[in-house]
Amino acid sequence: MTQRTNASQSDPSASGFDRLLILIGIIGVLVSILAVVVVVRGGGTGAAGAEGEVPLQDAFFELTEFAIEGDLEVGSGPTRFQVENTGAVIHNLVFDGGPATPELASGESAVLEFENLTPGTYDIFCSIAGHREAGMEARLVVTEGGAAVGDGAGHGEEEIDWEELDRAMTESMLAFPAETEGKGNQTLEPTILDDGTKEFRLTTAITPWEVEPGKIVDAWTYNGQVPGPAIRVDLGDKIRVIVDNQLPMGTDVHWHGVHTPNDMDGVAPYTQDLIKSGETFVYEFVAEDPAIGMYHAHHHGQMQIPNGLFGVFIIGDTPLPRGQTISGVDIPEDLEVSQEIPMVLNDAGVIGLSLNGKSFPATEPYSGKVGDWVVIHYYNEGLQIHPMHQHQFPQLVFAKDGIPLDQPYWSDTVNVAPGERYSVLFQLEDPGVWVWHCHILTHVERDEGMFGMVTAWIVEEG
Ligand SMILES: [Cu+2]
Repeated sequence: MTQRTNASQSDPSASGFDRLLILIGIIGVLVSILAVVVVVRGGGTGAAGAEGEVPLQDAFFELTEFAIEGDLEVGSGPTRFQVENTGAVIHNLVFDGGPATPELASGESAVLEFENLTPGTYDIFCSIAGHREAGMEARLVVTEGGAAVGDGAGHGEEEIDWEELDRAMTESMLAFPAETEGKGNQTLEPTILDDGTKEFRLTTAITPWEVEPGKIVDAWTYNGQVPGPAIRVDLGDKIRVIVDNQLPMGTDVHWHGVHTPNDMDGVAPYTQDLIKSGETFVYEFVAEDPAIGMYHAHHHGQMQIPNGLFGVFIIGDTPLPRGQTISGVDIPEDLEVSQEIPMVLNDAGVIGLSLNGKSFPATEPYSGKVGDWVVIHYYNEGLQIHPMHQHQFPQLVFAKDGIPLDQPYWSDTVNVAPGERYSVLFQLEDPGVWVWHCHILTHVERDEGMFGMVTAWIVEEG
């Protein structure tokens, strides 16, 4: 902890970035060190000699999915922020209107050094697309003189309450399954027109959505749901989808993984005009090929999709590998599927880390009996990869992006990258509660306990 009351420090009227010296060092996980020195000077005089007597203050920021934590109240004067990415994916730390660290991979750290940090408040955030919206923003308060901060050595200064960590995890897990308002993926029933066309109506709007108990966000929704309503049609069906845009901005709808005429591909302004706020647009095409598809906004997809504008679009049936023997396991010829579950992954926007629009403990629990065969279609509408791990029951991957595999394979962890779909088949073999979750551990657990991309199977004796 460093205290200073030196009257010679800052001119409070000056910008916090005046006479700013930034030293950025990237420290790799290994011993190899890449050091970058960046000197940034603002409009001040640059006369820093008077501060020479003020001891340097060390502070610490930690970047995770999706939060910025650490010393959010510091004193003014010469300050060195150590910024460490303890998360699983790339992050950075940006002072709004000021300096930034480079992009830091998991485990890397950087130092931002201010020659003279002036009192005030500073917005800090991660500028990787979607991360600020997902929660990676904070306000740094710089007080006159000294403030209690760490010793710069990382977490070492704080007393860790291990019992509290135990309690928080147990309590969070016992809260599952939790009731919340709203359910996504509800099957959308069509109106059948005279010529047999199946007509669907989608209304886009910003509507409240309870992601986890008590956490209600302004989601961007189709028909008020996250994911949007599930659309299932048969091969050869004529499809008509009327989109009524009640968002404050334009949108369009892309049919991801679905074969359509070019002018139905939903990429304004290339293939159609933007559907402006208050306007409607009609998509019409024939369901020519089987699909495990998705529909989602394409216009400002980086914002509209993570915030909730996504849904599943299934054409026909994807053939199962009935009667095949795969890695010594016989798949019955007469296999009957007891449940077919769309599992849409997201990790950003106002929805954040979620399964079918909900974060644990609000994620839907699944139940079945020993012997049941289950089909899951994973869809990744997020910005990151998610290795989906099923305890106890290996998953037979039989289709990728809706295309049946000539050689299906067993996998207990199925890696699903953004835009991908994997279809898996498995059998509930043993009774009990079996968790099913993304295996990027920071997508499922934090100091406050379990959250995000976790659910469970509750299997009873057959
Ligand atoms: Cu994940």
